[in-house]
Amino acid sequence: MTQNTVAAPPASSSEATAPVLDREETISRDELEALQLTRLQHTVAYAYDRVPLYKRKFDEVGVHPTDLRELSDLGKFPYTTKEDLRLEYPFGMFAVPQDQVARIHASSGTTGRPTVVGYTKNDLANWATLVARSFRASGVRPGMKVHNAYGYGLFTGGLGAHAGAEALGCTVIPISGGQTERQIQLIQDFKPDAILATPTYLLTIADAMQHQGIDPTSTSLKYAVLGAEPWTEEMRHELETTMNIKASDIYGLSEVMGPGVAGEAVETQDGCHIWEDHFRPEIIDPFDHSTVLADGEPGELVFTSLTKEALPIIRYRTKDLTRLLPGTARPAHRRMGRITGRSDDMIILRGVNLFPSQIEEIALRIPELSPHFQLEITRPEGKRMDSLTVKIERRENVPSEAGTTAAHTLREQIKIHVGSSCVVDVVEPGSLERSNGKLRRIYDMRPKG
Ligand code: DLL
Repeated sequence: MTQNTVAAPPASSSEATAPVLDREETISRDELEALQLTRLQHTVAYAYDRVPLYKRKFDEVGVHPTDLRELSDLGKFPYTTKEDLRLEYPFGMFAVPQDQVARIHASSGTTGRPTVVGYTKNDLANWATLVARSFRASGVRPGMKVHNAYGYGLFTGGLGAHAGAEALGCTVIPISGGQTERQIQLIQDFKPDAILATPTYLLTIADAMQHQGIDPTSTSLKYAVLGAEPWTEEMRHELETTMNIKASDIYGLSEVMGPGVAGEAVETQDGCHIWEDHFRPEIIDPFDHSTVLADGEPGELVFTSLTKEALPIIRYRTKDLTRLLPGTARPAHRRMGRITGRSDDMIILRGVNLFPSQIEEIALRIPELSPHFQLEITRPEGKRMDSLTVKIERRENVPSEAGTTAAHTLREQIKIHVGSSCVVDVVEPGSLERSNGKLRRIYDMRPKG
């Protein structure tokens, strides 16, 4: 746990007092890398000694913890995948006896067994510190009221965000996800300063407010810390203007910790800083599986934990596609670019790769179209080619003829920017399913098998 703190410059000129930062947020890159090496050497040896899977995998490729002499030696060690965690279900990855596991979380997963993760008391304390650090970077301050609309339960979002907000010294309103009417009532009655939610769920809340005749710009909310699913700059603009808030990104995944692996600074809004005193990131080529790419190059994000006790994780392949960028608001900690998508969420349409976030980006530049859309992939009878239909709602008060013109524009823009032909179906406002948390964008209707 971080004890030493240091004052940082104010996030904006209107701010009276500078927030107090963790010492690790302000150290130099050299100091940070020295810390990483010590922690990495410890973690690799600890995982090898305590988790049979790591011993087996290291032995198979003939690598030993003592081979890790400098940070770049990490590349000699084997990757860990979600499949490894599934095979070790439920507790095979734990490095401590069960009576030292203070909490268990699990990710639902669309198929098969869930992935189970565990935390010691120290892990929970570190997690809370990092979530608090992320929230503070995003503008949240001690004493603020925070409306937490991430789902509570086995999902790491609710309880992870809750503990972080408490650690920062906020008043937490633990509403969880869903029951949108009630959320709106409590936002009006409790007057929170900040909201924590997935971007699409915040959109659901804003939309429902408008339907109730409540002006979403009139609430007490000033900050939103949004994550758990991909979102674009266009979506940020949409949410910031619709709700009159500052919206920042927060990233994380259960296998590595949960929310707060990386967080975005509100004053720069230029991507999440990865908290590198606790996680060592790498970018690899997602297809050849072995090449570690240079900073700035796009690829798959891989993480190694540096302090975790219950579930040390070595070179975990996230499947998230992004790139590493130099630190800005926290200079020693590298940033990650926005996640363009997950390698397993990529639609391959007649040889062209496509992600839902590309459609979001293009559609939100067309004024008649709303951010509510879904993608349907079909294989029409008798055809050998797949077909993509973009179903998207036109905005309220846009007549259906204008919607037809917008459909034409969207189809053209997708052809130009993505290189793929598709069908665009502009539908009635309010007709598509709304998000309650992580929104499903892709509906694969192709015949199975
Ligand atoms: O979604 C943890 C979380 C909760 C993060 C609340 C932020 C806020 P999982 O359920 O394990 O954990 O899902 C992790 O969600 O690998 C990404 O694909 C995606 N994801 C998470 N944050 C972002 C983000 C939580 N800011 C998976 N941008 C990750 C894009 C994100 N994708």
